[in-house]
Order: sequence, then structure tokens, then C-alpha cells
Amino acid sequence: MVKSNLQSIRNLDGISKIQYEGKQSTNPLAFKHYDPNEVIGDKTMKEHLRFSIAYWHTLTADGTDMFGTGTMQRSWDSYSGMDLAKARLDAAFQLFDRLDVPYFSFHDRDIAPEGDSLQETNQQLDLIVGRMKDYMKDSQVKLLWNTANMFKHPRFVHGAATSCHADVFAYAAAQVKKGIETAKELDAENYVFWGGREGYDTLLNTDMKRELDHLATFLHMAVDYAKEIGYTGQMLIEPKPKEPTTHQYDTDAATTIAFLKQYGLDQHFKLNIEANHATLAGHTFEHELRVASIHGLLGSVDANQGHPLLGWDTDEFPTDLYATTLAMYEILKNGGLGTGGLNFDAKVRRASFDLEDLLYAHIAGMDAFAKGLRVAHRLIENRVFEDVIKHRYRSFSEGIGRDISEGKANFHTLEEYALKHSVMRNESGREEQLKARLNQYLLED
Ligand code: XLS
Ligand code: CA
Ligand code: CA
Repeated sequence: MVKSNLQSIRNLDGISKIQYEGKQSTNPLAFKHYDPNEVIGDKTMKEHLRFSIAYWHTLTADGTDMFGTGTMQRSWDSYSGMDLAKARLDAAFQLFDRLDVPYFSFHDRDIAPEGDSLQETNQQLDLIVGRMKDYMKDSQVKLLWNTANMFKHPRFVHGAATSCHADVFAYAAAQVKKGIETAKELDAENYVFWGGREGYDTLLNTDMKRELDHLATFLHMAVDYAKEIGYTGQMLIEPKPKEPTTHQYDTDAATTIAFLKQYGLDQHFKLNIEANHATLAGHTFEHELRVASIHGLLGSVDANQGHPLLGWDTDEFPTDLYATTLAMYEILKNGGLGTGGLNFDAKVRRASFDLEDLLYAHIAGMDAFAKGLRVAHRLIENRVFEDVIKHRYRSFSEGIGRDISEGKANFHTLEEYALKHSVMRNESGREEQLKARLNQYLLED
């Protein structure tokens, strides 16, 4: 691979643990808002935020894009094959230590390369998983979730569980079986299914009903196998509307919940909501969190952001304070994330190729969510929006409104009422005033 000869720090040996220095600090290698031990409400920041580092973007990706080769300058650049996998693993736990994150996440193929056969691939995976287990024990860093990469290899060209080829379905099953065994071995708090290529490009060659049936069958088999081997982590599904396929089956939270309910899977799965996938679906991040939450299915979060001017999955590090505040608002109202966490499914830009950019990027994301947590907590504590909302719906607490809420009204009683009360007065929604309140809280904190 052709690399530029730009200089950067070659490894993390000389970097010490990132400390909280407060909002006046100008040290780029310090937290300005994330103070892991600060208590907010009933928990420390560290317990609320449950940060996680995504192996694929941070350790595995090299900056390759559609137009150019890798640019990242990494201490593990000189290795290949299994030596590369081992060098990455060493660097991963160094990075987790410097940033003091409690969790990480990976796809099977991020941590170890594919071999010439499934047997060899599994052996290579086992070797790295064994080493990873030792590192986890020594460092106390835990696995938030693992997943199977069933989209990169050409065998998955038509999907995995939704492929038109039964052999591919079988291969995918073998891969997820191994993935669940890995989750058990490493005590993963969750196991994730993101659709990958489970979707379609044209109905002219697609039996959509059959593919959805197959997907449900596959997920039921995964649930059964987890039960069989005693893996008790939470199963998660991650919605995304498009990319790589034109129509991803797990389009958004509402579609995914309908699918889970349709196939009797909603008892076994929760959702992993990603910010960038929410915006690609034409929703806000907070909308998707709310939809999952009101169904009791908010499981975990992939913390990133899309670019407002680009229509694809840019997976930027989250720095938008409105988004992090409104997301933390939803998460606090949900009572936290349970076994989930805030997983930085985010990549440094291709031009941010220095090793230290990985630190700056995570610090930026952690600070943005810490600030969001503080502001959201105060907004809830002071009932800033709650009281407005309660007041706004007050007509449902008495009279005809209460009858409607309590299921005591019907079209006859409502018509009778409407005939007598056909002149009504609506009140302003006060959106601008509420946004100014939000600004006030963001600036004051
Ligand atoms: C891709 C997804 C993916 C999942 C894990 O868009 O975000 O990275 O989180 O397979
Ligand atoms: Ca994701
Ligand atoms: Ca993404």
C-alpha cells in the first residue's frame, strides 16, 4: 500500500491516561467535560455513559475510500496476517487504557483475518479471542457487543440470512453460531445483528416475503442456540434504511419493531440505535431513540453523526451538542441503557491520519456526550419540557378528554359533544421559545 511519509507519533507508549481538566483546559489531550467520577443524579458519568470503542473503525480501517488507498499512520502498519491481528490487539488495549473506556465492540473479521477455510478462519479467531480474554481480565475492559461480518466477503453478494442461495444461509448460520460462542466466551453484554446486505436492490429479482421469513427463521435459530449454550447477553438489532442495499429490511426503529412483533421475536431482541442511520432514514436521532424507548426496546446506541450535506453513512465522531443533549435526554428518560452503552461507531476523517487523531476524536465524542448528559439531567430535574408538555395535554385530564383517555367515549358521545362545542381555541406550540430555553441550558452549564 502506498503511504505518505507524513510524521505522526508511532505508538501510544509515550501517551499517559487522558485526564479530566475541566472546561477551561486548552490541553487537546484532556477531557473538558467528561469527568468519569462525577456523580450526575444517581450514577457517575462513567456509569451513565458506558462508552465503547468500535474496533473496525479505530483499529482495523486504514482510510481507504472509493477514490483512494489507505492513509492512516498506525504503529501496526508493518505487520500482516495474524501478526497484524496480534499487533492491533496490543494497540487496542493500550488505547482503551489511555481513554479509560470501559467497553469495546467488534465484528469477527475485524479482530482476525479469514483463512482459506471456515475451519482455519475459526482457528485464527480462537487464537485472538484467547489473547483478548487475557487482556480483558487484566484491564477490566469489557465487551459491549460482538457481531458477525456477513457483508464483506463476495459470498454475501446477495445477503446472508436473506440470500437467495441456501448454502450462503448455512454459512451465515455457522458464522453466527461461532459469534454467539465468542460472545459467551468473552462475556459480551450484548450480541448485535446489523443487517449488512439483508435487503434488496430491485423487486424484479426479489421474493421479499420469502427473504423476511428466512431472516426471522435465522434469528429464531440464533435465539435457540444462545439458549442452548447458556449465553444470556441481550440480542440487539440495528436498523439502517439503505447502504449497502437500496432497501435495507431493518429500515428504521418502527419497521424493525413491526418485524420483530410479526415474527414473535420482540421478547428476545432490543434495538441498537445509530445516530447516522436515524438521519439516513429521514428521522432525528432522538426520534429513533424515542420510538425504541416507548416500546421498551431501547437496547444500546451507536454514537456518531452524519454530515448534514451528505446523503450517506459518514460515521463522524459525534460533536453536535444539540444531538448529544437530546439523545441523553431520551436515554435518561428511558432509565438508562441497561446492558447497552454508547459505542463510538465513528471514524476519523481520511485526512486525520495521525495516531493521535484517534485520541482527539474520542475525547471530542466523550466530551460531547458528557456535556449532553449534564444538560439533559438539568432539563429533566427542572421539568423544563415535562411541565410544558403536561400543560399542553391538560384537556385530556378532565371532562370529555378524560373520557377519551379512559376509553369511555365513542363516536356517538363525541358527536353529541362536538355539536355543542364546535367553537374551540387552540394554543401556540411555542417551539421557538422552547428552543431558546434549550439554548439557555446549553450555554449556562
Ligand atoms: C454499518 C453498521 C455496522 C454495525 C455493526 O453501517 O453501523 O458497523 O454497527 O455491524
Ligand atoms: Ca452501527
Ligand atoms: Ca453507520
